[in-house]
Amino acid sequence: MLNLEEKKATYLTEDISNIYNKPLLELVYEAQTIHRQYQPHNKIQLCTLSNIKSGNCPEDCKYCPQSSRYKTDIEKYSLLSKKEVLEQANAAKNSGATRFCMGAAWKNIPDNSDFDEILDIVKEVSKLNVEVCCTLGMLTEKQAHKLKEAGLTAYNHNLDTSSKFYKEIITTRTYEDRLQTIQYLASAGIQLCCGGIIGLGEDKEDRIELIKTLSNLNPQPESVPINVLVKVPGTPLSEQNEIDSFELVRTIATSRIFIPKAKVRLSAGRLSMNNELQTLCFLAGANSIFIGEKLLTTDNPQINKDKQLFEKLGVSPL
Ligand code: SAM
Ligand code: DTB
Ligand code: SF4
Repeated sequence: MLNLEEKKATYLTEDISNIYNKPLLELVYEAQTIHRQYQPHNKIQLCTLSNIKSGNCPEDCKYCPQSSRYKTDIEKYSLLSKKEVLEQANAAKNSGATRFCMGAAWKNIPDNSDFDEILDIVKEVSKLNVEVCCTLGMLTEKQAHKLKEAGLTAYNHNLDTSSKFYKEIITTRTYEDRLQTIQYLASAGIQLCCGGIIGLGEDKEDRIELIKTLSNLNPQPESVPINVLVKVPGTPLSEQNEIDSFELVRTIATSRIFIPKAKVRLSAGRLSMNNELQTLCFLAGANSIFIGEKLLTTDNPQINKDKQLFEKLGVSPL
């Protein structure tokens, strides 16, 4: 069993892979043991997503339906009004979400009136007494500080996969660009939500490298979303092979063990998972989901189905 008191300053690939490759039942047992030390029992945080600016993104992320490079059937619109976003935030709160996450299909946050509007929206949403998270692409150090002042709780900026495999998936920005934004967020004191996607065609070593990089971030992320690729027609990855479900469980369990204080979020891809697989993910340390019928542009399970699952399992929203 990994003794966290002996937690190293820097994890090596070997540290992560020794855990990732354990017999599955032992791995899940260790992850659940750590989970019980660091996280509330039987509680799952509910989060809701709002796509506040949709489509026409200049980046070429091969998985993403919002890239302007691919012909996908999505709604495209410019920044929503404060009124619309607040309506959505109130509805999210009423359905039990304690975190409201706003996403924009931008390469980076523009330095114009849209950013002023975002600051205003963040201020208002934070008054609702929910955690406020944004994912708006790259940003400058100054923008990070302004978001912090406006009351932003956390910023989502995923590393997606290993630095080696990243180049196969995105060519319009680098892994170092991502790490730079993460650095600005840390210096502004904004909590980091940073995770990845599995099922992109990466191999196990890439998943291990991703977990290593996430574990070695200083400070570690407070939130680690683990997405399973949603295969959207029109994107280059629409015909990708399904990932083995147990690789998802291993990814979650290993993240839980090495990043014990974080919420590990079972994010995109739940629609293609049955109740039993989601339950195994919770047992392996996932303790948050997105609720609501849509993620950003793709479908998510119906709220009633999630409620039924929670009742069956005896877990309650955090
Ligand atoms: N444009 C910003 C950015 O890339 O940071 C924010 C929005 S972007 C859609 C947020 C995250 O959604 C991506 O980093 C990626 O991990 C995830 N994502 C996008 N499309 C996905 C898909 N088809 N399946 C699973 N996850 C996806
Ligand atoms: C994250 O890691 N997953 C969420 C959230 N952060 C922004 C987004 C998932 C998007 C899935 C594809 C879509 O709906 O467009
Ligand atoms: Fe743009 Fe983000 Fe989609 Fe990449 S993941 S295409 S940056 S919206």
